[in-house]
Amino acid sequence: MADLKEARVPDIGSENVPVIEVLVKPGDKVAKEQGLVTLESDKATMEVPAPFAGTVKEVKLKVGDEASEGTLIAIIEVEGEAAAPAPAPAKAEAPAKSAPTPAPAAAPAVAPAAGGGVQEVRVPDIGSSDVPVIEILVKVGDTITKDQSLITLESDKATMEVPAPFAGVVKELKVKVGDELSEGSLIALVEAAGGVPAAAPAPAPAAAKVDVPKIEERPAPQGGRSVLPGNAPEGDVAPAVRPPFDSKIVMPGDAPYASPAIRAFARELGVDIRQVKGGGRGGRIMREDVTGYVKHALASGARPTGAPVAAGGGLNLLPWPKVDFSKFGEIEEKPLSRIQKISGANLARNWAMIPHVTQHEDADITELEAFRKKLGEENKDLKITPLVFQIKAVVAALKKFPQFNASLDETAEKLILKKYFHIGIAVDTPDGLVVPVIRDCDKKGLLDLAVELGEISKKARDKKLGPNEMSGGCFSISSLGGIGGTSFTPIVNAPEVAILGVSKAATKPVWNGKEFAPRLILPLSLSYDHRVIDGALAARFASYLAQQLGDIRRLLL
Ligand code: CAO
Repeated sequence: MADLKEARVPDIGSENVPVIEVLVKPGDKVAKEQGLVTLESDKATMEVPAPFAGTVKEVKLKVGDEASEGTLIAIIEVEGEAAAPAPAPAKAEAPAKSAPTPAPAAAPAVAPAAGGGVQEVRVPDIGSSDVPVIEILVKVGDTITKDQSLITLESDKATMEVPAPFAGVVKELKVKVGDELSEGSLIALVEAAGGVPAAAPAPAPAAAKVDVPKIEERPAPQGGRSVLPGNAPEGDVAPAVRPPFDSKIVMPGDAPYASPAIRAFARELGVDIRQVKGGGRGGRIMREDVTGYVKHALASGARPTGAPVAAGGGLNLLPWPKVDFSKFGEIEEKPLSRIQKISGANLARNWAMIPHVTQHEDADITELEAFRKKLGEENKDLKITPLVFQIKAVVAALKKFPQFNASLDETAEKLILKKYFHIGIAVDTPDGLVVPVIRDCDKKGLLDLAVELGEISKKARDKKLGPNEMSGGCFSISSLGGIGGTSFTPIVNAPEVAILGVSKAATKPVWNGKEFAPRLILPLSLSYDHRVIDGALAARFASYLAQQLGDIRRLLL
């Protein structure tokens, strides 16, 4: 025999909590305790489980509706014996039988540790066991305030944060992401600020209410916060005491604003949810945001976070060959330097993600070279190389073609044009390639630039560059002119959109209309991001650059 029963929202302690997900549809067979809808207040998310197994006949809520205690969620057809009258109706107007008794205090979350004012902070009664830690919100040395969240736990039904029961300084963290915690698990040792805090009992529930079956009522954990039980306990009859759900289960400022179901979904797809931009109300991350993120990452060829490089990541490449080279002869292993590892990872990403094209051009620098030599004779203490002229010429070209002084934002949908002219210079050091940045090159003369170039090259080789000196670049120059070569393909230094490679100038016969004359020719190789710059623009930029270098009087214009 089948019977239609109403599934209603139990006492959730808040009114008018928005429905952010409806997890079932008519026709679905649901198991007892299977989530029906997800509710999310501005501070916490919770799934409301089915109070009985059956077939969903009608769903009465939709996303965006607001639910309070007693709101009808769905009509469920209950088969067989379960269709027998329920011991307690699944609605708020349940008979007010057993008057709720005051809650016992939660297990104290504070216990003195071995020494002085250092206290143990433990997990209070969270209603479930072995709940995984998904975030650690503090680190050793942090000064924390009372009620500041320490860790986030996430069961399959709810996300909750465990707040600090008192203010102090974190001395030791005893948990890590992935650990499974239960009531009493040690979270941290905290040196209490201003004396040893008393282990105050948890406050009793704010209001005694009759609850629907399956939601156990339980005391609030230490700190006055309460949690929705992760899994409703078995047994349909006697409601125990449970405080109202307290939406003050805080989310940290930078924690992703997403329901447990969405977090689980993101984890399933290997998506770092912190990278996903929420498109829902108040920036909430929705299912479509996660799928959109994955689609974008696949389209742009990005390696999903955490995917091993060897697996080829999102690019679906063959794994890196694994070869025992010692089988073929003598070998020696040499670990890559830190700089090589960092620059290697950046170069690989830039090469894989940026559609590169390289435009080659020759600049006649015969006159520039004569002037440079003269300048060198007048400034014997200063090394004035062709590079400073190239910096000036690049600034002139960036002014004329602002598209080159730009970056794509991280969505690759917007171009950010810069009004400043900071030029990165690739410097070869014994530990690998670094790219210090010379700022405001438009405001500096050739001699100033020569001084600064000398300084940053030295600093780079002495490993004395700070992160500030390697950030904020608009465009980079990689000069191999002091070494040799006739052309090469520099890799764009993302998020810049172009880079100039300079090879060694050589004297070549150039037809001047009457005869071949010896001219000093500088080979230029301009690599650019073809998503931002098209070929014609790149050819114009390169030829303008060559013009500037060919007639340095233009640089004064
Ligand atoms: N053509 C001909 N000669 C050139 C030249 C060019 N394009 N550029 C520089 N020279 C000359 C200089 O005038 C200098 O001559 P003198 O010794 O007679 O004075 C000599 O080559 C050496 O120059 P330099 O390399 O010391 O100085 P620079 O200003 O040209 O470059 C720096 C400075 C730091 C960019 C350079 O030393 C460097 O590290 N280059 C390597 C960059 C690099 O590795 N790029 C590759 C990136 S991708 O892996």
